[in-house]
Parts: sequence; C-alpha cells; structure tokens
Amino acid sequence: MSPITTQRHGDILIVTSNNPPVNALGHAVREGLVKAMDEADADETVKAVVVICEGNTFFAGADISEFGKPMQMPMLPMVVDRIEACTKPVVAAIHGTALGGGLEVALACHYRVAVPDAKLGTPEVKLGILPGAGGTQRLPRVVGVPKALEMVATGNPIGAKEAHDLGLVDRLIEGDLTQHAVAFAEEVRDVRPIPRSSERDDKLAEARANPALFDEFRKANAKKFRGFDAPEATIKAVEAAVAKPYAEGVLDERRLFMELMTGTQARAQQYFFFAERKASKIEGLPEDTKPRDIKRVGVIGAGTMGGGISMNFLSAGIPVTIVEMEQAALDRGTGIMRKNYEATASKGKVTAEQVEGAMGLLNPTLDFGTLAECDLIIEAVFENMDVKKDVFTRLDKIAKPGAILASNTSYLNIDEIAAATSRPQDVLGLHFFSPANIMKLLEIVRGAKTAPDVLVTAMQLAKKIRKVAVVAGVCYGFIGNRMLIPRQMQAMQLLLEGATPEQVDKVHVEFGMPMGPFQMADLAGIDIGWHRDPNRIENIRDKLCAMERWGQKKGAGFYDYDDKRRPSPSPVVAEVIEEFRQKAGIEKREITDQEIMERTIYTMVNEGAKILEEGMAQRASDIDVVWVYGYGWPVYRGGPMFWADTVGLKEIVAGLERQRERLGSDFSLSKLLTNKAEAGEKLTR
Ligand code: 3H9
Repeated sequence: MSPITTQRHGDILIVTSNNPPVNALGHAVREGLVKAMDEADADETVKAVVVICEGNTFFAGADISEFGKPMQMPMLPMVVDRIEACTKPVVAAIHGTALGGGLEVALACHYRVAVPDAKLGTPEVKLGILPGAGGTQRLPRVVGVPKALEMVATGNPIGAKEAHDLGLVDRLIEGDLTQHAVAFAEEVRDVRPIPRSSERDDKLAEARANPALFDEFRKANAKKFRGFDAPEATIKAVEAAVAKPYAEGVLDERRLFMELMTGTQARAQQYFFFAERKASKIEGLPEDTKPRDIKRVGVIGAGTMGGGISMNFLSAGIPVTIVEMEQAALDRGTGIMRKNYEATASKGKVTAEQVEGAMGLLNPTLDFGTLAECDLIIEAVFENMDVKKDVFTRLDKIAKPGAILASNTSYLNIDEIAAATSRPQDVLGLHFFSPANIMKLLEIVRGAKTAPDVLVTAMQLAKKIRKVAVVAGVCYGFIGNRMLIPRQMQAMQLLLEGATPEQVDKVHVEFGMPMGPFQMADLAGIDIGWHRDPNRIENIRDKLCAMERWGQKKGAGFYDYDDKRRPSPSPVVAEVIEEFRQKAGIEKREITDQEIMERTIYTMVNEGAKILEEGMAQRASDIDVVWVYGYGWPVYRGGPMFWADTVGLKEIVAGLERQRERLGSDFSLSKLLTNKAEAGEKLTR
C-alpha cells in the first residue's frame, strides 16, 4: 500500500503521508506525491490541496538510507517541481519537523501553515550535502538571503513563530491542524495568480544590491566551517540564486549537490548520522527490559565535574541532591552552577525563570544520609581507587534498595568499585566529559555484573539530558581516554626525538582536531594525575609540573601564555626538552608531519581496533561517536575507525610497521586490524 493516500473534504483534496518513523521522502512517498498532484489537476471538482503527514512529524527529509544506492524515479527535484506546478493551490500543513527535502516540499507548496512548536530547517549541511531539491533557490526567495544563508550553511532549524515572522509560514495554527489547514485552503482556493516561490525575486533585491554580504558571511563563520566542504557549497548555491535566474541557479545547485554527494565528507557525515543513532542500542539485553524510575538524582562532590553533572539533570527538570564535605566547597560549587546558568541566560539561551526553576530543584547538603532519597547517585569525587571504594561502601549502607550507584571515574575499574558494595548489579560507570554541562558525550561503563535494567535506565536518562551515550566495557580509560594514551606517549617521545609541541599540534589541527595534544594538555592542566612530588622528576612533564608550568591556568605549560591566554612557543620548554633529550642520549633529527600522523593518529586507530577486538566497544561506530563528541574529532572524517577505512587498513598497518622500531617495546599491533587489513576488510564494515 502506498504511504500516500488522498481523501476529499468538500472541494479540498487532503494528501496524507504515513511513512513512519519520520515520513522520510523515500521512493514510494515521492511516487505517491506525484500521483496525488496528478489527481488534483485531473479532477475539476478539486479546488485546492492540503499536504499533511501522520505520526510525529511532517516530512523530515529525503530518505538517507537510500543515499549511495541507485536512485528510483521520480527524484525529489522532480517531485517538488510537480507540486509547485499544480494548477490548484497547495497548502503544506506542518507539525513536528519540516527538514531538508521536507522543507523543500513545503517551499514548493504554494502556502504553508504550521503548529507553533513546529521546526523548519535545512540540515543537509550536517550530512555533508546541501538542499538538492531547489531548497537553496527557493528559500532565499521566501525568507531573504541573510536568513537563508544562515539556515542552509549552518543547518540549524528555526521555530514556526520565527518562520511566520519571516514569511516562510503563512499562518500559525492553534488547534486541529487538518481542520484549520482545510479552512485555510478554502480561503485561498480562488486566489490567482497562485504564488510560486521559484517565481519570486522581491526578497533577493537586498543581496543583489549588496553582494559583499556573502564574503562577510564567509568571514564571520570561517572558524565554524573550517575543514568542511558543504558550507561553502551552500553559500555558492545561494550566490547562484541571487546572480542567476531560477532555472539556471537550480542547475548550479544540482552540480554542487552531486559534487558533495560523491565526496568522502558526505559519506563520513551520513555514516555518522546512523552511527550516533546506533550507539543507543545496547546489545545482549532481554528485549522486555524496563528502565527503573528516576525521580531524584544524587551527586557526590560539588567540584567542577559534580556541578556540571548536576546541571544536566536540573536543566531536564530532574531534582538533584548534591553533597559536599564542607560548607565552603558546597557554596563555591553551587555558586559556580548559578553563574554558569546566568551566563547562559545573559546570552538569551534561557530565561531568568528557567534559571530559577533549575536552581530551585537543587538541594545542596553536607548530610551524606540525604542521598537515601535518591534513585540514582553519581559519585564525582577525587580520582583515587581507595577514596572511591570508601564512598561506595558508605553508599551501600544508606542508598535505598534498587537505587543505581554510578561512578564518574575516567579511568578506574568499575568492577573493583562495585565489589565494595553488596549490590554490584546496581553499579555502573557514568563518565561525563568536561565541561559536563556542555559536552554531549557520555560513556556508560558496563561492569561485569551491571544489571540490564540499570543499563537501559542510564541510556534512557542520557537521552533525557540530551547526551549521546556510548556503552563501554571495563578497561583502563574506557574507550576515549584509553585511545589518548598511545597518542600522548608518542607525542612526548616525538619531543625527545626532535619535534616541537607546535609541530605536533599543527599536524593535529590541520587534520581537523580543535587542538593538538599539547594544547589540550595545557587547557586541561598538565598537573592532572601528577604525583605531586616536585623532587621526583622522571620526565618532561614531571619537570614542567615541578616548575608549576601547569598549563593555561598558570599562564605557562608546554606554551607560554600572555594575559589574554594567547600561546607562544616557550624557550623554557625547549630547554627542558633538550635536557631530557641529552639525558636519554637521543640524537635530534628532522621529524616529518607524516611520521607524526603515523605515530600519534595511526596508533590511536590501532588502540581503537584493540578495544573492538576485546569487546570493550560494541561496534566500531561507537568508537567514532566517542571521538567526535568527546574530543572534537572532525565529523567530516567520520571518526578514527571510519577514517582508517578511508585511508585503507593496509596503509595504516604499513605506517605502523614503518614506525615499529620507534613505537617502543609496549607497542603491539592489533590482531583485528592486521587480519582485516590482510583480508581487505574495513573496521566499520
Ligand atoms: C535531504 O533531505 C536531501 C535533500 O535536500 C535533497 C535530495 C535530492 N532518512 O533521530 P531519531 C530514522 S537530506 C532515513 O532517533 P528523533 C533514524 O535513523 C535529509 N531515516 O528520532 C531512526 O531510525 P532507527 C535531511 C531517518 O525523534 C528513526 O528515524 N533531513 C531519517 O530524535 C528516528 O530518528 C535530516 O537530516 C531520514 N531523513 O528525531 C533530518 N531521519 O529508529 C534527519 C531519521 O532505526 N533526522 N531517520 O534508529 C533528524 O534530524 C531526526 O531524525 C528528527 C527526529 C529530528 C527528524
């Protein structure tokens, strides 16, 4: 049966799509829409048409799972042209999200009505492509060039109210959407000429008079778009909309669309779209596992992590009890939380009432026993096994039966922590990334005894607090930090052999990472995890720590910083490196950028493959999700596992073999990696 059905309401033809889950514009939908337009044109008694969707949303775009497969006719550009060419007025009735191809369908309709909480946007750029069914040509004609540029180049949707102000939505509908859309269609059924977006050019006048706005937009967003192909292509397409007649502009759009679609970035970003969604699926659990009810969360520790973690729950409307040992620490912690909220409010992202609402859900206390009222308790104390065990032993005594006990450890063994309780089935790791109220990633660490419903609860909760969660097994550093270890070791070793921090960082930044290993160390604090004995100096890092060069917070680390925290190469660090190089008897040599890649990035891939072969990650794509959301790996390279596949596993193994001598005695090649390389297979299949 076709997902598109038609039904008469008087002289209005209602065209309904029912293609769950998101009414993607797959082949059958496209075919059905064209037939429905034919029906409307052929039947004299039809005076206007309403296009509406069942389920949660209006068309959320082209069907991404069809990408890369042979296209079946009619293609979406033909469909939207067919809709626009309809001789009867067509009204799009929007609820949920009109995204990508969905918005292009709506733009081809002659009128658009929407419920107030609908969202409209062109997220194609996030999939490495651009709106390829006339969207880059019709949108600027309807909302004007500056707004269209912003929408297509950033991919961020706008709300229906804003869309209404811009003229993208003709009427906001309160109440029954079908009924009001039909009434609207009745109102416009005789209006002639029928308004067609592609025929307008009144809103292009501003940009025609000031074409410099394109370069200004490029300049203003240069940082955000760095490395990505799609944003520039979307800008070019909108430029074509301004410079050329519609019929020509749309050809430019098609050419740019095809160029992007056949490129590696689009493949990477589309792969990542599905990777992100796959990550929430936990393997090996009984199908009927039900989550536990979480009404109140407890957080132990009001430091940076504890505060950030608490904010996630408060923002989602879940009450939090936060416990500290001393009043001063508690006050400091809650004060910082409030400041963070107020900073967000000053940017207009939340209202003052929302700040008060969130803070009102917080119960700060020095009484550990208060945690007995919590359904989930997250420990965010000092990263030390004895301290953590002690906390869990105490928790075991007071937490209510069935409460979930979580540790925010970034490295330590969850099974050992769980063994400090009489209820290891209720224990798991919830590894938030700093700043915890901002970073999207959450590693859910599954202990040997963690109960299925505990995992399901954590995954569900992650969604509620708008995190992307990935399940990791118990190993040192879990997925993300474990892969950092070889990178960090090699980066330090490279300094001894002749590279500078600037050179190593440059390779990573040019690769697309937000910063390199030394910039990251300076930002995080070199002293984190340091043994704190200034007399025990075994390596470069010990020495920098002993010199109190702890990173940005001290104005000095691997780099020197000025009072605006701008870095410059440090002669002091160069001397320290020289001192250790001499001690180690290493001769300085020229290091190529390629060697830096092989020793720091190929080794990460190797560690990722080990994580996979040990079953510490459920799937290769989960590792990619961790690196994109936890460490800023450029999404246009898919993630370390996907990227390795694009380089070719044979080349990755060859690169590691080339460096084998220098990688040290601790290094070993992953069997999974070498086997897959030999078999000509991929890590991400
Ligand atoms: C485009 O339109 C190109 C055109 O310009 C030109 C063509 C010529 N296709 O996210 P959820 C699946 S490009 C196929 O968890 P939510 C998704 O995989 C497209 N499948 O739900 C998941 O499957 P599963 C531009 C899709 O409520 C299920 O639906 N549009 C598509 O949190 C539920 O998804 C976009 O980029 C799709 N287009 O959020 C919009 N979309 O259950 C992409 C979703 O098996 N979609 N699925 O894991 C979204 O942003 C969100 O899905 C949405 C709902 C906001 C709609």
